Amino acid sequence: MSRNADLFARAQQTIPGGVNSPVRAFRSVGGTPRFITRGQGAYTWDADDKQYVDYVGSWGPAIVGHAHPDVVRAVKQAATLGLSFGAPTEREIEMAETLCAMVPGLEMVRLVSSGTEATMSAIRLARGFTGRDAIVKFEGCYHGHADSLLVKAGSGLLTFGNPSSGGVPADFAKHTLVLDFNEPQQLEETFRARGGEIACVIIEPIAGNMNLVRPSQAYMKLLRELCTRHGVVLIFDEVMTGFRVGLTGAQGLYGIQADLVTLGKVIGGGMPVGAFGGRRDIMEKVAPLGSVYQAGTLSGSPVAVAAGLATLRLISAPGFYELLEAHTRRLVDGLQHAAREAGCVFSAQAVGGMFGLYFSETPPTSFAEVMAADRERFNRFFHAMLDAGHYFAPSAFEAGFVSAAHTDADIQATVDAARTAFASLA
Ligand code: HOZ
Repeated sequence: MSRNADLFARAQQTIPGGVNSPVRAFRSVGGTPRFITRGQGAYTWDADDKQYVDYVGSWGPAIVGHAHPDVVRAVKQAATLGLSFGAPTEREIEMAETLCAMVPGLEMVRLVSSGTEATMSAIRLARGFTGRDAIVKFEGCYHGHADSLLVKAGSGLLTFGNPSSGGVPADFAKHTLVLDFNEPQQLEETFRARGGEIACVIIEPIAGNMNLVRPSQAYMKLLRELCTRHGVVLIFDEVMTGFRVGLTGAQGLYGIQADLVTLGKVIGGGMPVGAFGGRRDIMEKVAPLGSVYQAGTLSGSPVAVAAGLATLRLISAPGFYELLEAHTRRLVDGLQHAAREAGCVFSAQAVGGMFGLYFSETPPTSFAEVMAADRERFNRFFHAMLDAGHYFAPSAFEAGFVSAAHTDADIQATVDAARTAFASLA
């Protein structure tokens, strides 16, 4: 038996499903999860010491590669001064100032410890600000695991075919209106009928938890206009896309400003950090300035903030995104070319350092199209690539991630392996 298999058997005795986050269990693709022992640059190694070119990147944070020396140094330096104080530190101000300078429309920001905390708090804030209860989300979008957001959600819930979680009281869920992603007519009808009851709309401006799906520019513009017209707080959940699809996130790509933005992943550089922020008049409702309560013992953790600041410095270097984008594009172009040669129905797309792989003729633009893709083929592709040492997300419903540490040679090796994998599927 392999050490991965040993560890998995052992883990299942004391951890539900043997994992601390469901998608990691490999249930939809089958087989044994790889227990990772270390990461360096673009690579990870598992418990059997097998090396992978990693396209999960901790689900987004590892944008400069694993264990980047600058990030590790910042963490070590911060840790020697104390791990946590439950009191303010100067570095938190530096982080807030950095985020406000970089993220469009961010006038004030509050640091939390995860993306889930960020979205949960942003929704409470929108409700407190507007005095309304209803919220709008979109089928297939995932915003962490707060109760009111686990309705027709993406990521692990979609992976396991159960898009709404048990344990969420119907009384909570009834305040969540779920609409079709990228469907303008339904959006207009909903606002016409109930615009005055809606506190906020929360959206992944580029969905990354039902694979990668891009809504149209016209749809995003309409969403912004409707929210403004009806006094609805527009929340862009940029936990995944923030600093990932470009230095100014999805807001920058669309040229559209949200009222609140949630962040996580990259801003923690691999440590647990989240943030929510935006318009000053809204953020001033957060305690202790206002009545909307939000707190956390580890919020603004000095070590996590140090890792985040070091990462933000690295990605601000001139040419960083040009290179990241070029590598991601090379990957998706190479994969599409290899699939075509093998006669395999496949498409792919990249946005910044994020990508989607689809076993369908063209990239999906709706939840229904995501669901229509060939999942069984994805699973076979996933395993062929894993065996060859290329680690993609173990679910057809997750986006992939490239880091600045991926080289042309890494990407070429992945494309070469994919050529063989596609041939075995055709
Ligand atoms: N829901 C996360 C990706 N969209 C997975 C997190 C994890 O398993 O680490």
